[in-house]
Amino acid sequence: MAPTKNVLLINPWIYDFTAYDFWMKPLGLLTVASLIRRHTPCAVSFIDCLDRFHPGLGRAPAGKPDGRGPFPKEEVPKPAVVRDVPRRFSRYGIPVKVFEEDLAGTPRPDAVLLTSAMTYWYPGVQAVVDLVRRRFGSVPILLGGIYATLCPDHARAESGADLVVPGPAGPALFAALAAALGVAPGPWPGPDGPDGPSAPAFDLLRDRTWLPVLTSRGCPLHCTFCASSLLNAGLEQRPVEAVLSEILADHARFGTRHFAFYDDALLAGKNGHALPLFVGLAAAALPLSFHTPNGLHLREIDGRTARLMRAAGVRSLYLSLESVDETLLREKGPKACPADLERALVELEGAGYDRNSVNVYLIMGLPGQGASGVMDSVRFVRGLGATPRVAFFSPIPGTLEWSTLVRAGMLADAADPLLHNKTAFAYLKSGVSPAEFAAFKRALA
Ligand code: B12
Repeated sequence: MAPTKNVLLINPWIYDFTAYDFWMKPLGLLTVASLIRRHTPCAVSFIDCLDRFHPGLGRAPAGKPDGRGPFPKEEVPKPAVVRDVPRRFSRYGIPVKVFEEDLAGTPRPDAVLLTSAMTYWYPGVQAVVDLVRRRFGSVPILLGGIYATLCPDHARAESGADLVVPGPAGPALFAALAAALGVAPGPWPGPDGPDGPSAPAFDLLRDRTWLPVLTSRGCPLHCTFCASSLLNAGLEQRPVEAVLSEILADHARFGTRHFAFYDDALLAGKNGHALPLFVGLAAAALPLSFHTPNGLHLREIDGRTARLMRAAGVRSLYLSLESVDETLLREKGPKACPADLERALVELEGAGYDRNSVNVYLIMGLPGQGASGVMDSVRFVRGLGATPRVAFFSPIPGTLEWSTLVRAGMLADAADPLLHNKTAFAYLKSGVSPAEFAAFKRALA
């Protein structure tokens, strides 16, 4: 089908107190790009506001060989609602001028599609909408992704997009595109299910040192603070062969050697899923490294799993413990307990991993949790020889934790999504004072 219309996809800037490219790529938007290419009569172009490798930056990007690295940033005024957070607020990504030049060099679009990976990054969407409007007038702008899915009412009222399309890419996207473009897209190729329906359009990325891999969607656990079940009702796993051939094809086509799993529950049902994938990767005997930034379920790590992960090339391990406070764990998400970490570390060490290279996620900033409880968890992890990684709690509408906060009067149900920001919530609502934070940071260092 010869392209008849142009669709411009844009990954907006991050507006935040802190941001680091910790294996971040707009996988959802690139999946949508691929669907459009294959199943509609449209050509796509792409602008990535988070492109650390953009030539317009005028300097070589800093970073690690595995692809992680700092974003360029520019300080911007703090929005009023987070004014009392004692941290600087910045726009992370390419300079506005570079973005405007990219817009000017893009074929005039018939529709613009935006994503947003975090609810509280909506100012990035607004900024992009504003600049797109200045350049292209009333071109239809469609917004999807995690912000659109978790906060559709806010997105409709505040993002500036003409149409908000919540949920996974599916028939609604096709219908919306058809309406926006005045074309008839081909029939919807099927649910955006475990098989694809198509590989993400990674060719649109400038840098492919590393690429994301999604082997499954959803999670069988229901932690009170997690939005996984709001984004995907149940666990859907792609066939192992499809994942394996995608990885091997990306390596062959782009020379990519690093891959980051984006799954919520990579090891769930591992005997029919992750383990055969690891076996296949080990058999391929390629110089590939795998990373697990989203945290692995500790209880699934037995001796065989540890050995197969090692053989497959899983290099950086991030494990989810959250806390050593067993009462908190029971209440918030019974996915692991301290004994699980002790056992998993023995198995990982047996498989050849260094303990201090194993990262353990701990949560901080849950209301009532306080800083001292987190320090106990940090000491416990350090005592076992592993590396604690403290992640701040982000309250997400629709989760159990959110309802508790609303019932307790700590957040309004329609609170500005900027208050979902992990740093903002930690400073403004978690009950930990700035002095305690400073002391905690010193202790952590
Ligand atoms: C991978 C991941 C990360 C990666 C980075 C991902 C990225 N690209 O930025 C890392 C590990 C860095 C990360 C970090 C964090 N994350 Co995270 N992350 C995820 C995860 C697991 C997957 C996201 C993903 O890419 N999914 C796969 C793609 C294919 O799905 P998708 O983007 O939704 O796209 C689909 C649809 O939305 C739609 N779509 C997408 N775009 C568009 C556009 C249009 C126009 C249309 C029509 C459709 C459409 O189609 C796509 C295909 O179906 C999600 C959980 C989840 N299940 O989604 C959490 C999640 C987004 N993260 C979350 C959180 C809390 C965090 C942290 C704050 C954790 C912490 N406490 O530190 C940090 C913040 C990072 C920071 N810099 O501050 C929360 C969201 C919080 C919020 N308020 O929005 C989530 C939902 C997890 C949760 N626990 O509930 N994360």
